[in-house]
Amino acid sequence: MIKAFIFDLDGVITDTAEYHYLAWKALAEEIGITFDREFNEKLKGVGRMDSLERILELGKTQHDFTLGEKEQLATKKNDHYKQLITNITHEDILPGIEELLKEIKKNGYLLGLASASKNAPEVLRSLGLYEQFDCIADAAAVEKSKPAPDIFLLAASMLKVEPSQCIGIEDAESGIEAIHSAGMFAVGVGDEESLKSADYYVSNTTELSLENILNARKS
Ligand code: B16
Ligand code: MG
Repeated sequence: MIKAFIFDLDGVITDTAEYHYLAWKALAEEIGITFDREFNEKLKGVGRMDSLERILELGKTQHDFTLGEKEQLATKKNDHYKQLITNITHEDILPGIEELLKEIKKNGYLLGLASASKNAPEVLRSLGLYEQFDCIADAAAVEKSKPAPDIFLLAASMLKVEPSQCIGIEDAESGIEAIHSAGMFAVGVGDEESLKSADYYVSNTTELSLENILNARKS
């Protein structure tokens, strides 16, 4: 029996995925690396330092920086990202999501957040959604970031439910892999090519409804 829904944040609840893209792209260009939206798909859901490693590998420069320099680069990206998200409001919730969250709560399911972002609580507060969540798994508290299952497992244990009683919702390939490794049913929303392995797929957040998700889980 399903007891909880565990949501990703960036790209599912709000489009901060776009701000991550802009901030990484600007940083990469500063160090002579260019990348496009197709490569950016590989960064979605991946933690800050792992994302930086992937970008440096793309530019074949992963051995050119010390750990301290890499940390400085990641901090620079994060400062830029934080600047970009300062104006986030309730208006930035992706279409259909607020209604879906309300439907979930109204029907007695628990609601968890499993974002790789250390900025997640701040973003949820700016969106006015912080209070709706029964748990927010702390990205800093898990050892391995997505595609490892850790953040989804942490959310399930905070909600005191079994992973098999949870449905995870993600916009990234690494996130779907994390949900599956955690032993949960995976809903993918967004880029079809990246979300081929989802158990249930929709292209847009407006297509997500509690009824459709639960029906897909049963079939
Ligand atoms: P931060 P999600 C992820 O959030 C983003 O998709 C990813 O692009 C970002 O690098 C990661 O959070 C870490 O974010 O630098 O803010 O800690 O999709 O798991 O909600
Ligand atoms: Mg995401």
